[in-house]
Amino acid sequence: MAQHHQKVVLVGDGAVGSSYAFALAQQGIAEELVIVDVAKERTQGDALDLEDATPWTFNKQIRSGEYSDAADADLVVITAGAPQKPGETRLDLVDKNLKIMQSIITPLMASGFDGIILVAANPVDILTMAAQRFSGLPKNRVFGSGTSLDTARLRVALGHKFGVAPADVNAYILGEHGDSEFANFDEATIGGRPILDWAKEAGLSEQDLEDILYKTAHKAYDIINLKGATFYGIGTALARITRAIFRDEKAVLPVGAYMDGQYGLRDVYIGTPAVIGANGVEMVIETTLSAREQARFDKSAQTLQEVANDGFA
Ligand code: 6V0
Repeated sequence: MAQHHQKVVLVGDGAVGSSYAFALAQQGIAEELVIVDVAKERTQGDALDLEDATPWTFNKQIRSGEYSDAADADLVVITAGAPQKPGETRLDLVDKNLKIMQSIITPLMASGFDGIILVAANPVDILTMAAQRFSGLPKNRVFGSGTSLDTARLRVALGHKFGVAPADVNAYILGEHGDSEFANFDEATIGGRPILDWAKEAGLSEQDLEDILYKTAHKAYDIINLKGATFYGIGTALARITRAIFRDEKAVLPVGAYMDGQYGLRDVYIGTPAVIGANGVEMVIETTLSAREQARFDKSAQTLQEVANDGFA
């Protein structure tokens, strides 16, 4: 991908999409942002509102548009879809959001689009697989936000617990972006020191760490109950991934990547650390896992494969 050509088409201008657009504008990441949604007036209003941020940032252009605008786009970010309602799991959204995904990918590919697709709509791992299958684009150029938000939540929780900056917590949530996810506590570190040592010193038991994981995995439900939706965290994670692509950073980020034998997993998109650069997912990092963590990974992948098999059957 040429470095000078940095155009994003955002599909889905709801809470998540508009937060992502705002993060892009704030950070001056893209040169051009085109917003597409069935709610056309909303995209027009958002584009007009967001362009008023550009005098203070570096964005060249923000506008409302159509799928045909994707013909020369480098990146399409998909946040369109029904969000979870209180009491719904992410997997409850499969049927409606698969239909929406199909209705997006067909005109997108008809435009001649040949860039990278980044999916955030839920259930993200299933919809990422759908986006890849429907588009036929290479698997490294279609990936999902996966466990990026969950990893951020874990880092916030551990950072607060141990009195260190969340950005310096080297821990990951892996697996499904959803109820079967897990943390790599057995290998995680802060400043090169094992998290398990930090936990011991702070008087935390194994169960306390499991409680932190549980709260991390359920934080979305807490936020949804309090304010109806979650969007700033994921919007910022999507902007971070976009920056890694456009600056060809080779940044190690948690995403939903295609597994082709890594961790013994095949034919599934799932949360893992990966190297992100101009070619999308340039390497899946196969972090060493303890036996109990590998068992959780296998189970999480199996959950997704069962849903995918039902959804695509
Ligand atoms: P929202 O605020 O209802 O926005 C959804 C948008 O999608 C609306 O503007 C709709 O008009 C638009 N839309 C619906 N159908 C289509 C279509 N066929 N074509 C184009 N646009 C369409 O939802 P919100 O922004 O809160 O959530 C969007 C998706 O992101 C949901 O699936 C959430 O579950 C998911 N999230 C994913 C997260 C992650 O970590 N990956 C985190 C939070 C939410």
